[in-house]
Amino acid sequence: MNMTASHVKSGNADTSFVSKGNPVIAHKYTADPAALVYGGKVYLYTGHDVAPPGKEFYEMHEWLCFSTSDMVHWEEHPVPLKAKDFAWAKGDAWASQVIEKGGKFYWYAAVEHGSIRGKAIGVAVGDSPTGPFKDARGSALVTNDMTTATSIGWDDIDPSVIIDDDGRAYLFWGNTKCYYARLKDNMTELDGSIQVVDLPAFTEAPWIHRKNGWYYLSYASGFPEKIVYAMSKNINGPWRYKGILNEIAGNSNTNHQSIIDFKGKSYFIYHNGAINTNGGSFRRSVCIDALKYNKDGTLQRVVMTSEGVSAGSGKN
Ligand code: FUB
Repeated sequence: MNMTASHVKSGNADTSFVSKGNPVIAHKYTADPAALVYGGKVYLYTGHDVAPPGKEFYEMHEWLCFSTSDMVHWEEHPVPLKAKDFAWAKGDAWASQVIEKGGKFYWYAAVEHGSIRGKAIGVAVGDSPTGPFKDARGSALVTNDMTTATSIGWDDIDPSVIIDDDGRAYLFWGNTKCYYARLKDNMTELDGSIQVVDLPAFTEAPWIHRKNGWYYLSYASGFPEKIVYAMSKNINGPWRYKGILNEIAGNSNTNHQSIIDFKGKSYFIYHNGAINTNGGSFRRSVCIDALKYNKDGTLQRVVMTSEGVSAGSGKN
């Protein structure tokens, strides 16, 4: 797709642009959003759908990084990571998440393993949210042979990571089965065994977040996917299923969400197939709408809008 006239070169960013509502990123196909709030900005990491029109499967080689101070004015940074930056990977830059710890930025990412059957999760590390990033281990953190709750080869995808109040980090991931494990302090090794989280109709895309004493585990359910969620008072569960958070998008089989608070507002970031030109399940686009919490901590169903969020509109 061609860039729109609103794109200009600026600073160390490749381009800057002003969001005109949803989809937020309209000049290329983006998917699997994962947002990081750091230093007064939102860093939005996405996959990059490049399947040509007519190809009905994912083609994704790299991840992208965008940043904003107000959810409206965005900068696009140089491509910070590619699947092939993991030398042991065959390709497929699927879903990912970046988290900061001790001034380092750890990027957990799903790729196709080059020599072990199936998908795997790698971790890259950088000194800034925009990189450069490099493989932190030289090997996968999670491979398909480490998870035996299902025999499929694509259950080790969609990593989501959290650092709890006590400093312990946890990785959640999965397809068909939702897995989680503790991470060691170095963030690049699992600490202990891999557990299965018991969740109804789990498809994929777990996103773990915490707010006001509650843990929230949102995830894609069914197929085509809707986003549902569970809550717990403990990171180790038990998780109580709370129902639908976001309905089926209708123009994309998948909906992959990210949830953040930024400058006092809560945001639900997801993808659908809303770009008119060939958009759909394999040429997706990232959208942002308001997320609202009820007084008891439960979540109101997201209203997907064309208008999206303007600066300061993501009210609780
Ligand atoms: O982008 C490839 C896959 O599609 C992701 O891993 C899933 O979450 C779905 O969005």
